[in-house]
Amino acid sequence: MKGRIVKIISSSYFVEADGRSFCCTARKTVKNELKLVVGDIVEFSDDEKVIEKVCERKNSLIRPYVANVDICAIVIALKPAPDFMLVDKIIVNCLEQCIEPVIVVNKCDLDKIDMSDYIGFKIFYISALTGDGVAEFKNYLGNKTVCLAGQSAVGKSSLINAMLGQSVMETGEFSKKIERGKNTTRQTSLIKCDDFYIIDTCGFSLLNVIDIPPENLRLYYDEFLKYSENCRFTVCTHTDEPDCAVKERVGKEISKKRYDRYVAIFNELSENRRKKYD
Ligand SMILES: Nc1nc2c(ncn2[C@@H]2O[C@H](COP(=O)(O)OP(=O)(O)OP(=O)(O)O)[C@@H](O)[C@H]2O)c(=O)[nH]1
Ligand SMILES: [Mg+2]
Ligand SMILES: [Zn+2]
Repeated sequence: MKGRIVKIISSSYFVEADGRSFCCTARKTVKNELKLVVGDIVEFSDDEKVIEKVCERKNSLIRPYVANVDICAIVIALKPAPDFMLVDKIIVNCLEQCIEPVIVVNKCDLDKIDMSDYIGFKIFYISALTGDGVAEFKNYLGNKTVCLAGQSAVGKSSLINAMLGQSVMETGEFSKKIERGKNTTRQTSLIKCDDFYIIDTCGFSLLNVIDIPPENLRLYYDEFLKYSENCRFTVCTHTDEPDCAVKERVGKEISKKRYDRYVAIFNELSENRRKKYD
């Protein structure tokens, strides 16, 4: 049978196939080949419930650890305070894997967040608590697979509950004492909702950008593309080169904050390369 991994608990793989759920194990040869993740499409033997084959992935992410997703919704909120460096890194990793990143600003019942740095991005302003904006987000998903990503306590699980109209996922408090979430969700799980699939993931606050040549990072910044053809060099990283048309637009059409974080990520990638090849 062919199905999709919806949850993994140690060596048990919960696979949904034909609207039913099967608890499977996996052949050692399969496990040695690659680590199975939620979202993987697998073939398993009907009688023994053993996964024999993993179908080729359309894409995958390491954080959150998922496969075959169409959209990654980066959830942020007023509390915990948004980490925009994290947001930018998730965006790069998504685009590199041909996953559409969208931003979900949750807890809009509290106060608005200034999102003017993210011109050109699809942004949803919602409140999982009051339900505001949830239907609009839901409509956008069509029949796709979406994974929610972001810091702990931004309201990923709450948003899923709001979309399902019932409390299916456990939610937890934001800790005022440590100014962080309590990592309530401990397992990635895929849930079917209307025509789409939604993946709840564990909150995280640290992330590495996927290992790409630093000079390719620029390709994942749509807002640079309009101006980069006027840079003196064809392959301009928009950092130290002279006559850079992108740098000229920083603080104008290009957000200075987004640009500064771009340079920081560029330096991080360069540093990683140096360490690797030295
Ligand atoms: N005011 C307000 N609080 C919200 C909203 N959505 C969620 N919360 C609260 O935020 C806290 C964290 O919500 P969760 O859904 O557990 O957050 P999470 O992103 O799943 O967190 P992890 O599972 O730890 O990654 C809970 O106390 C929720 O009640 C909202 O729209 N408005
Ligand atoms: Mg959660
Ligand atoms: Zn340039």
